[in-house]
Amino acid sequence: MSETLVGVDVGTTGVKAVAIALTGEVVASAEEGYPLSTPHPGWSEQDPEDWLEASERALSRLGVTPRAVGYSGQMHGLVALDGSGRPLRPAILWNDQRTAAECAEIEERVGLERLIALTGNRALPGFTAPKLLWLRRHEPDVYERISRVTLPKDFVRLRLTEDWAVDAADASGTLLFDVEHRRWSDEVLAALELPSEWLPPVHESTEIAGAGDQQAAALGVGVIEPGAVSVVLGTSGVVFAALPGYAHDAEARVHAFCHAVPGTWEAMGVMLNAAGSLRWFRDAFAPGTSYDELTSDAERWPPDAEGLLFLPYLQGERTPHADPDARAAFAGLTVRHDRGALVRAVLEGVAYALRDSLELLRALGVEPVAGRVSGGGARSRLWLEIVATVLPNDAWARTYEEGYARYRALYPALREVGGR
Ligand code: XUL
Repeated sequence: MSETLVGVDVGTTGVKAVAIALTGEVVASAEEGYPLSTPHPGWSEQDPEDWLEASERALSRLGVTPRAVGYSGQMHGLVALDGSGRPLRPAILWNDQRTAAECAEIEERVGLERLIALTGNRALPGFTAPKLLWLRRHEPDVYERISRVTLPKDFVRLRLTEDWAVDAADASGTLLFDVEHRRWSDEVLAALELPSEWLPPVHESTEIAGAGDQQAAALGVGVIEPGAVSVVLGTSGVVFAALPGYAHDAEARVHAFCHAVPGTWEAMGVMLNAAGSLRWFRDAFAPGTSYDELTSDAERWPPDAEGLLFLPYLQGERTPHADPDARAAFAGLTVRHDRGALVRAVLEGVAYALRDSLELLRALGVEPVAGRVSGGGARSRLWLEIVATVLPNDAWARTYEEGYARYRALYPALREVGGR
């Protein structure tokens, strides 16, 4: 068989592995799923051993002996390891919302302005650093046994190859990283009293390293320099722009991270449930129904579905509200609405939420010339059409404006009644 390269993505729903020939054709692909547990409201955990076993199964199903393997993975997840490289507890994932108090503590200890100056970002519950502080406060016996800390894909790589490393792109999402200078931030580590020995050596993605899934997805759709933006309809929803140089939003409303292209940066807005919203809807109201069936029901409804709105904050929200207590809602229901209308509202609500990120990127000076969409949701023609309508690249082409304005009004209106 001809020589191959293999890519492994350690995602939230499963591992995806692909083998490509050196000429670029896809030779084989495999996907292996695993569960996600929510032991308390707002918590989101996975067993790192599940990632490892799924990766091994997916790799062996490819049936190739690759020349090299590259890794990408869900970002921000905390994997705390003991002295022999075993996880001390389940990983705390990117969409976990338990750390509001620790985020406040970090912004207090470092100072919000200084934190943004040092890391390009503010403390958000999904990021890695607040999870370490949470462990220190709530599981001190675990915390005391930590010997190393890794991100999800780096755990898999460590166990498969014994190589302990991280790339600047994925490290950016820890809040312990000096994104502008592409190295761990001694000042943040000291302010949080976290030992730097826990953290792996940092490489650029083009060395033997890898990338966070969002930077890898952007590379995959050719977003390596300013121009087109990468739009991801995965479990999370992302609008991602390559930047001409290091820049961050003064209030850190979008994330400023290193890109996987050495010496370049990116800015992105991340919503927690894009395709995740549709999966939730299917599992809750139409178990066993295919996504195709659901989206063809939705096609029978006109844009706006007679005024029905969906707010996709099923697990709180990151961009634009940074609010772990935000809640989801359907608003504007009438007796005429059926399942298809609800699905249409979900697809549109997610597109409006992505539009929020796009507007914040524009405020940072990003001038997108096109959007390139990837992720499971991109399989739906209808969803692509809705996203293309709601995220236009020039002001005069905007339609759906009234729906977006009503969508924007919903979160503040519901905030008072929507909290826990
Ligand atoms: C990015 C983020 C998510 C995960 C999803 O900041 O949190 O997109 O990477 O896997």
